[in-house]
Amino acid sequence: QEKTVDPYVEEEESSLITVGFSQPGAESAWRVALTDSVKENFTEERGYKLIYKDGRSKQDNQIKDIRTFIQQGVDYIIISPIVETGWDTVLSEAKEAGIPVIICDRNVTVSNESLYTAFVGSDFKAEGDYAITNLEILLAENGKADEPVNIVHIQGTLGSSAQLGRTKALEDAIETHDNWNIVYQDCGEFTKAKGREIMSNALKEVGAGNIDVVYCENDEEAFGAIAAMNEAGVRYGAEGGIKVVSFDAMNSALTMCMAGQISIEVECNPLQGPYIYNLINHLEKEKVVPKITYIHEECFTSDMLDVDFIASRKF
Ligand code: GYE
Repeated sequence: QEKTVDPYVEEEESSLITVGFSQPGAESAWRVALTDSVKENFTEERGYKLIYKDGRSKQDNQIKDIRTFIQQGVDYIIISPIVETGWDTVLSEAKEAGIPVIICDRNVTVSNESLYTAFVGSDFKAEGDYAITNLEILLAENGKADEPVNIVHIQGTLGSSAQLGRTKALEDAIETHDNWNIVYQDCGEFTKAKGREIMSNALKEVGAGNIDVVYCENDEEAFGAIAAMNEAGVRYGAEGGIKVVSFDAMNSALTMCMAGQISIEVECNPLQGPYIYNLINHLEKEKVVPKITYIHEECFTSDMLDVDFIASRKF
């Protein structure tokens, strides 16, 4: 039987801590894994109410979403920023409202570091450097250390930290390797459809025989590039074909790496929810938290992988 409310007694306020989470979109399986990781950690059982918003691949939408969080008076805001720049105004608004902001996954470039409380995510330049080191080894093993190496470069969303770091590593390597050339470059927006279209155009314009490597800035793009090579009947992978380099190392991609279809897989860990959860918990207890937390990540080649290992991974 329901209790009749007593109009003289003030209704007890919900004691849940509210957290607004702004994602740029749902362009990849990686991002869905990040969303799930955050949702799993900020549950009502643990005392949190999470409000999730998807910016549908537009920075303007993300900014609107963050403003909505500010109006709602949330306790914390988590942002995975689509690109690095253009956040100063909205972050100032959050700061004025006294709402701590955690940046996750990709980073921001702001005029004043005090505009956000902490960053949790990947070191994308380090990821790119991992790929390059492994590519050097692979090319040497294939007797191509001093031969011309022609590279198709499929970039991620331009201006995103993930694109900037991974591209920088490749561009630095082009500077230091006289025999490496980028023969085709386009932005694949981190999607399979775009990756496929770009690789298909590269095959038509450059010709498969003039391509040694396709450097894809995430797994979706690699899946697209592989689809285009399958369609065109082009050889890729271990057996003397075009070498595929990719980032994320989602389970489906690791399976293809184990089979030799993808030669190098740099891990990008989307399981960031627990780290963000710990940070916010510490902030709740008024502890000082580190400004930057980089997630531990590895690089895989086919000889390092087996079925059990892949099955044991959560993404
Ligand atoms: O590599 C890609 C996603 O920002 C690290 O974004 C992330 C990247 C990831 O769409 O798959």
